[in-house]
Amino acid sequence: MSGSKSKEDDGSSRPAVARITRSSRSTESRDSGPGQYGKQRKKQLHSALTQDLSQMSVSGQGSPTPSEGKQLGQRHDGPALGKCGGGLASVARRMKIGRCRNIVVVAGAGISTPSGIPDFRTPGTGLYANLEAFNIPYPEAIFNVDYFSNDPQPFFSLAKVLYPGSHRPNYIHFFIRMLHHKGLLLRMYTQNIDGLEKLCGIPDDKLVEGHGSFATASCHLCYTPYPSEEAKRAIMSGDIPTCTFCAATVKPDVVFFGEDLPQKYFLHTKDFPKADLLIIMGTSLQIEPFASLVNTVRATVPRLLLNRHPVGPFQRIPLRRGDHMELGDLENTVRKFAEMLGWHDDIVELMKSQEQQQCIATVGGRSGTCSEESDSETDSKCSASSCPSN
Ligand code: CNA
Repeated sequence: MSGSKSKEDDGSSRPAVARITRSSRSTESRDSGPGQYGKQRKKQLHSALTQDLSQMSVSGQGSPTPSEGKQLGQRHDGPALGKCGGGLASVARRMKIGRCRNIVVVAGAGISTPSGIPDFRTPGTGLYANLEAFNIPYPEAIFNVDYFSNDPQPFFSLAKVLYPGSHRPNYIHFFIRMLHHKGLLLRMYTQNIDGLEKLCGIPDDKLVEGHGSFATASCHLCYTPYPSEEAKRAIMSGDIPTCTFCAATVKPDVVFFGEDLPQKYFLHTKDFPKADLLIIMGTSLQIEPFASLVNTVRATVPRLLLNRHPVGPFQRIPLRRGDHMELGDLENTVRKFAEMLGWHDDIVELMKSQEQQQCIATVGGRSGTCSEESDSETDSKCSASSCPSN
């Protein structure tokens, strides 16, 4: 972390890059490793700032330092909670009177825990607390490209759990889709790789999967594309997919530590200055560049944190003017928020119709889902027109 700006440093238009201090044990560095060979490196036509932002790393220690742990430990009794509660209502009011029409959502693994996918850092249930099974020396090794080069098995074991297919989007995902449906979502930036945002019908042009996804696969060394279904089949059956060009191991295009983020991520340079509300949900804000990204909205723009405990700039007391947080179980919080907005019934309806669509698609033997067919502003129309029972 030395030489980099603290992740809690606020109001900057240029997010700092923090490095994986814990994985300094590894050999990875921004200027070495597979990134320099492949397609993503070639695509780096942007400025030094762009390059800085394009690296994923852990902000601070890989796991909280004792002092961070202490800060996180303030979750239920710190003075910061003084801001908790009224904030949700005040943001809802603002939305209702039309002052938030360009909402940016930044999300993390916490939005998918109600779907049954463990996050990283929740004590007890998080993947980091259950890594013995993967036989790795430290948690981040599982997403370390050098480690993967030597031994892909730990990541492939995890991939079996995370591969999209066995989990369903939950109320939180549909709340975000509803933001889009109401014409209020400027963009969703997710760190998740589970594909549930797409599955619930958030269209591609509204979604930035900042840490990549399982939807495509390529060689981890030369980046030659590889059919994703074949990669999945191999991984699920315990085989190792290998590159047809250089014979190195193929991996799904999820972003590992030290790798470049997808080009689409750079939409943030336009989106964040334009945002009139930032909603941060279900993330520990421990990973750069997302951790710093939340500091790049204009200083007057309200930021709402929905999480189990304060994270990032929300650990600072007093909170920045315009910052609000609602702490507790995310699904309950989002439900409360939806009720304040008068959206709850619509969301339930949307969820039901989506389930029905998928049911029909499955029974009819069609591949794909209504959500994959739905598009842009037409998602509700899609539900109505492509579902025979409607
Ligand atoms: P994280 O570091 O595990 O943080 C998750 C945060 O969400 C924590 O602050 C939790 O307290 C909070 N949280 C979890 N469940 C709830 C809940 N039900 N209600 C309220 N708060 C909750 O995960 P981040 O997303 O911050 O870290 C980014 C990593 C995690 C990315 O690289 C992801 O690829 C990676 N990841 C993704 C998935 C997924 O795709 N579903 C799963 C596990 C890890």
